Amino acid sequence: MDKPLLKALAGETVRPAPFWLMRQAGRYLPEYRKLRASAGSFLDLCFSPALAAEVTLQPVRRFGTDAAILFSDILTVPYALGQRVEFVEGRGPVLGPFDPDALEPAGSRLDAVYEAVRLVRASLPENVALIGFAGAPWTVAAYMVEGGSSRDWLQVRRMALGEPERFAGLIDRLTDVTVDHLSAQAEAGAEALQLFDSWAGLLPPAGIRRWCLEPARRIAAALRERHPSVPLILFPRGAAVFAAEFAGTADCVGLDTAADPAWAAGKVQGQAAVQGNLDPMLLVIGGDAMERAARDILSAFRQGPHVFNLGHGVLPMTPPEHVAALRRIVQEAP
Ligand code: 1CP
Repeated sequence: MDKPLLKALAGETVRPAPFWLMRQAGRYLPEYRKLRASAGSFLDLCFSPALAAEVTLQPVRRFGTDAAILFSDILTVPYALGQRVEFVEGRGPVLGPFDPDALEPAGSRLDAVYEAVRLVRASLPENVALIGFAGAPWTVAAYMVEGGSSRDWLQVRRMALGEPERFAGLIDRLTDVTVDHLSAQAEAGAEALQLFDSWAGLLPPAGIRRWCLEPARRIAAALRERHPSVPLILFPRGAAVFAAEFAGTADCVGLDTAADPAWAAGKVQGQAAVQGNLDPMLLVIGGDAMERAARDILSAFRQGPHVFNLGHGVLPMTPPEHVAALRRIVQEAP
């Protein structure tokens, strides 16, 4: 196990810090836009193993990242459960109506995703680790209930806080499906797994514990049983004050943009590896501002296991040259 990412996730202090970026494949890369234009719909791209594998490898080739993250989407899961899912240009995801009590079994609908994992694994450079992922139950439920993205997420918040018994049925179902989906990626060759809880920060503290932390614990326990050697990264965005609690249940906690590295180095890094957390806007801006902020993060986390990343995904207007510059800064940091 010589891959720098896997060493850091196992708790080793690895320098230079392993480097990858959330949403490192995608719209800011010309080679992605070119392939995307010829692939048909976004879901067609996700479910074409050879194309999904190619897009996964694009940022690895261009920047020499320490990890590849499988090119896919968290909304393949509602699709597999029988809900209509479309990605509309300029509008984002649009999901059809659904009945939480009448979801279909996923069956073999996600097999193309696992085939993409196998293809990537077979052509990955020696020191690069492959990360599989899924959306956390709360975040996936949010898109399912709202029928897409939302400014205020009123319907899912009302259901979670106002009809907890009914909502628990949906979260339990998504928890089981998420375990199966992550396990299948591990079986196909994913060497680490990340759970994206992008909307954890919408909930009050008791809601975060019940709808984010509890399902994360169940997912982590089931995966430890099925795949004890595959580490798990939790990313509860907007819930960094709970990072220490999440750290008790995973190998690594992804910190969002607002988390203070000095605080996290003291309260989180002693229990689990930390990942993060440069503001994606600084990657758009580049130059000295980016360099100073990246160095501050590296120096705050230098005493323990740290995976360098952003505090959220790469923004579409990011100049690729800034990613290359950031990669050098992390590689050459003292
Ligand atoms: O046409 C296009 O190219 C669509 C843009 C796009 C891309 C490139 C979407 C639509 N999804 C993706 C890929 C993707 N999504 C990846 C793999 C690429 C990589 O990381 O390199 C991953 C890990 C995701 C995960 C994802 N999808 C999340 C969790 C992470 C996060 O950003 O918070 C979420 C919330 C989604 C939903 C989603 N997918 C796409 C859109 C536009 C959205 C909605 C975002 C929103 O509600 O604001």
